[in-house]
Amino acid sequence: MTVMLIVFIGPPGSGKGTQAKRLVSHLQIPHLSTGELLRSAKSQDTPLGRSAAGYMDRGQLVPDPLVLELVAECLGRPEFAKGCLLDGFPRTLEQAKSLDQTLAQRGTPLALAVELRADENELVTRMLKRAAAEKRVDDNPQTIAERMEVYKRQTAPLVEYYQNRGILVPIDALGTPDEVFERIRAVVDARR
Ligand code: B4P
Repeated sequence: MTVMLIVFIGPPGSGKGTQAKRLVSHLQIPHLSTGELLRSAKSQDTPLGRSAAGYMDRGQLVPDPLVLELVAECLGRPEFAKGCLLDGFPRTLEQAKSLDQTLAQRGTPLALAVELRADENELVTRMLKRAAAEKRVDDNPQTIAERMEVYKRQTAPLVEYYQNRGILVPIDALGTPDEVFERIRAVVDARR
């Protein structure tokens, strides 16, 4: 059995969540979105949610130890043994190195790092549209600007990290969700 472990990286609004839903359905593997897990912990007012809330509402990253504990707990579940799609994780070099260690211990290295690329103006437009529809606390102009800066500073270095490992696949994230998915599907299917 091939263990398909994929990570999605990309700036806020690049379509990670949107494309992840399609890809997990196509590959029949579990989806692990740290953003969704953190939003759910926050809305259920769990201790993790209370610790994470302030960072998320300001558009900053939740500290690595909290996120790493959350991900370790999920990856330890039996359903993740056959692979998974990590969406929005890792977001820092420390998270990436920790993930590599965990996967090396399991003997299942990452297959692909899919990088969604898009023009910043388009991303801001998408998130402001979502703000009107879903009322996410972090989709306001000030927090969006902070999230973009945080991405450039803390997450963009992962592109080089995965490029050096030879597993980075840049994907043009402009176009309709179906068009973007077709690009991702073609790359992933070629490596199965
Ligand atoms: P995330 O939930 O990962 O938020 P995001 O970067 O905005 O991505 P999201 O998946 O929601 O948006 P998408 O691009 O799909 O993280 C939220 C917060 O949680 C972070 O700021 C941080 O505080 C915390 N966090 C999460 N993971 C963390 C970690 N590992 N470490 C530390 N902190 C962490 O879509 C955006 C919008 O665009 C949607 O409305 C969608 O419908 C639309 N869209 C998508 N594709 C489109 C297309 N092709 N055309 C038009 N619109 C499109």
